[in-house]
Amino acid sequence: MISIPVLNRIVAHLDLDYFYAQVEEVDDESLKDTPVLVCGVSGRTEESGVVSTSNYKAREYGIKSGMPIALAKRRLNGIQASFIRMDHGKYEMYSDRVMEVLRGEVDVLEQAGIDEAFFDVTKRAAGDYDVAAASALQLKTKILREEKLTCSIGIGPNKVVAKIASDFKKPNGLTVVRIDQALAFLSPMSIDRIYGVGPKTTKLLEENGIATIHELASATTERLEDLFGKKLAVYLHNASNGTDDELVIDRGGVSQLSRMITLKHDTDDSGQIVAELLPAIRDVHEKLVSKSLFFRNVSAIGILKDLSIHTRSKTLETPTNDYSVLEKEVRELLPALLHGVGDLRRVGVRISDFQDMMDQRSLTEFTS
Ligand code: DCP
Ligand code: CA
Ligand code: CA
Repeated sequence: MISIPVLNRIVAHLDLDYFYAQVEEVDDESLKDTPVLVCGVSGRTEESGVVSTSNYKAREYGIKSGMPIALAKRRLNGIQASFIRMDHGKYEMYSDRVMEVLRGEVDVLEQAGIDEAFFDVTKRAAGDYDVAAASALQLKTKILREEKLTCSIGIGPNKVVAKIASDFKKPNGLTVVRIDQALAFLSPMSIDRIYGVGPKTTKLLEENGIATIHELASATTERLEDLFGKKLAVYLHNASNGTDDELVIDRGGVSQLSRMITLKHDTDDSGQIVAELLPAIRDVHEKLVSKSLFFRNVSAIGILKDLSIHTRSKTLETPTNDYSVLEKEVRELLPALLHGVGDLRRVGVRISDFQDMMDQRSLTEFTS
């Protein structure tokens, strides 16, 4: 029998502050100190769409992610503010570079979204929270120096605590929750702060009189099992008691998956293009599933005879690993891509902005 020594783990979670909007500030320093809103324009007019995120100045006026652009404009009526169209490729470039910096500094890195990652620092800090905190500060300084971006870091005995801790003091925060403080730290928080607990789980728990993490920790596992099945019940029990034991897993830093094909004949017929592209879409989807990832961003890519590259992309409301969603989005992106560009020679599909939500609790959140 292999015996695994029980170590007191130290886990960190890093989350970049107001990410898309901060990148825009780095690109254009004149934006700083005024409200900056990054917008995902979805329809025909500039106003039909939602705010992806905004800087903290904008948040002072009640601007929130997901808010309709028209409403945000009303809130900022008469105030000098910048509404910037989302440039997903640019944010991914910054994300990749920050992850690269992190990768060089930590033992095991698990990217958990475009602007966040977990890392295990148990060994590096030799189990000492003060050492972990000091190296987190160094990391913050390095990311600020190299990419001009601020972030917030949470340190705790596990992923659930670290994730909540990184969000505790924002922006530019560092929050350390030692193992003996974990329960008191978690208890008063609302259940939806737990990593992986989304609107559906929250609703069901609230309907059962459970709104705080303390109330969740007090619920019997039998009761949770009746509501959610064994796997999620065990997770919720551990998470709320500060004893979550999910490992930090390095998935090899995949930030995008793509496949290009060469069309049999150059064409601008989107039906024909989709028919030839289907195996590539399936291929990309298979890779996604094999890596236990969910994507939020999908692009259709076209290359013309003159080798010019054209892309159209879309960011989904929630991450998914559903094949039919992927195929439907590509089918919808192609006509927009083809509009006014002429015959394509090569065509491809690309997915990115991965979230690692591979287990059952997330599946219940995002696919049902
Ligand atoms: N995002 C989005 N739509 C949402 C929420 C987020 O497009 N409804 C995008 C824009 C964000 C990025 O994802 O910049 C990261 O999301 P976070 O939840 O980490 O939020 P921010 O980084 O913007 O702000 P914070 O400082 O609170 O982390
Ligand atoms: Ca963030
Ligand atoms: Ca985030």
